[in-house]
Amino acid sequence: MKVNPQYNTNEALLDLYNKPLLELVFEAATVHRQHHDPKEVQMSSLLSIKTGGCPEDCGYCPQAARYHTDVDAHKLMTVESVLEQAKNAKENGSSRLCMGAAWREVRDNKDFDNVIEMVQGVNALDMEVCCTLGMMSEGQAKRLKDAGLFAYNHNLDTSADYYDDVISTREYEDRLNTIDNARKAGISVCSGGIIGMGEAVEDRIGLLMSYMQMETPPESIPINALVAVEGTPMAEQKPIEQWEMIRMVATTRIAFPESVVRLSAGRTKMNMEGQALCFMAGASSIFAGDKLLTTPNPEYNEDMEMFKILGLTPKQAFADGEKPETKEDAIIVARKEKERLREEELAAARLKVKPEGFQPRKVTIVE
Ligand code: SAM
Ligand code: DTB
Ligand code: SF4
Repeated sequence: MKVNPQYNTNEALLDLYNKPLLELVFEAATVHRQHHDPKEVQMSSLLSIKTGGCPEDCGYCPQAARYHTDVDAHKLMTVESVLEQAKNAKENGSSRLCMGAAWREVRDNKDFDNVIEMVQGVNALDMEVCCTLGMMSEGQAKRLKDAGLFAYNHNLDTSADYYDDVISTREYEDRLNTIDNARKAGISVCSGGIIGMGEAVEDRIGLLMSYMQMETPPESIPINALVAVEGTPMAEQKPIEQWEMIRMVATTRIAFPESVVRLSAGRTKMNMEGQALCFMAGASSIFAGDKLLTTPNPEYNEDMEMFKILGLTPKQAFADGEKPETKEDAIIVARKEKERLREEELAAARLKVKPEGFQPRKVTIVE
């Protein structure tokens, strides 16, 4: 049961969200136990492989070039440094690496070729590889899949109705198309939203209804609380109550019994008790490590202490799906072959410039 048909209308979902809190958590915990091991929580590390300078105007985002935030723009990280970070994350218990780029969309260029090599490299480390690179075509999704991508993160963020209040540089439909492209390429879909952006409760329900209406809902649904960053239009938003996070997690868990609900951004503003109720209500994944993409996240040791107290264990990689096979990437093979031929040509040219008839100097050895 991928979606719970009992809650496939706005009214039913809203009633569920507004249930007495402990009733809601109890129902969510019951559903969670029917479909998941309640002791296991996935630890996923985020890595911003290309930071800042984004042309989009997402009102919540510190990486949009047009807002004056403390985030400096950086070009794409090298494949080597990404693999080094991936190894660190794995040593610290993360079974998934999510690589984020502050791009509006994927372009077919050298940067994308490098991302393909990053995906190949991280998959070879036996970690689940996730990317969030903005909009992408079906062909680009296929290349990522063949490189060994496990999941693609592309959030709808909020309801279709509230979307225009948050972002004007793209349409809700664009987001849906990219999700569809990931799906068609056989990639696991990670898509969720942000609460605390000034939206009404109905918009939170509207977001979940968008997933209800999909032929296949996302395998993973991240629930983020807005991280209000100075310089963004949402800097002054009032922080949400922890209860709201618990309600949203619980409602998502009940509506999508088989999906992984991810307790995502906003944990630095929650105490351990609040997070414990989220785990009770069916959250089974967190972002681990002291940084999300650009903003702080709880320290690794703090999370390990929390896991110990709550009796949680990190989930192994590929517990929810087979490890994707990495296939050769024709574009990269062709590029490398071209580079090799060019190198050969240059080497030959270097030999040619040596003066013809060159004779080594005669040396007479005097005994
Ligand atoms: N540029 C790509 C895109 O927008 O799809 C990928 C990176 S973008 C930073 C990934 C997601 O991070 C966004 O869709 C949004 O849901 C989340 N996000 C960004 N800034 C946030 C903030 N301040 N608080 C909470 N979530 C945030
Ligand atoms: C998701 O839903 N949340 C993550 C991940 N997917 C890419 C991103 C949170 C970003 C928070 C703001 C920042 O650190 O820049
Ligand atoms: Fe750019 Fe993504 Fe941030 Fe929007 S959320 S401004 S697309 S990096």
